[in-house]
Amino acid sequence: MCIGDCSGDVSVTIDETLETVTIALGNASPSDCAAADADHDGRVTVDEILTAVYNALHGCAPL
Ligand SMILES: [Ca+2]
Repeated sequence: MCIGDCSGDVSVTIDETLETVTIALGNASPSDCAAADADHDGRVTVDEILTAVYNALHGCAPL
């Protein structure tokens, strides 16, 4: 699974990174982007945002 890859195309775009941040701020539901919630605890935390940003910059590696 590629963290932050909302659309499932194995790349993380800026739009998807923003979606991840929006969920973390509580302004969107985690179900809007299941890939943002790496540990499936129903919350998007700072480490998950950082992972999504890293994936956006460096490409997505399988975990
Ligand atoms: Ca989480």
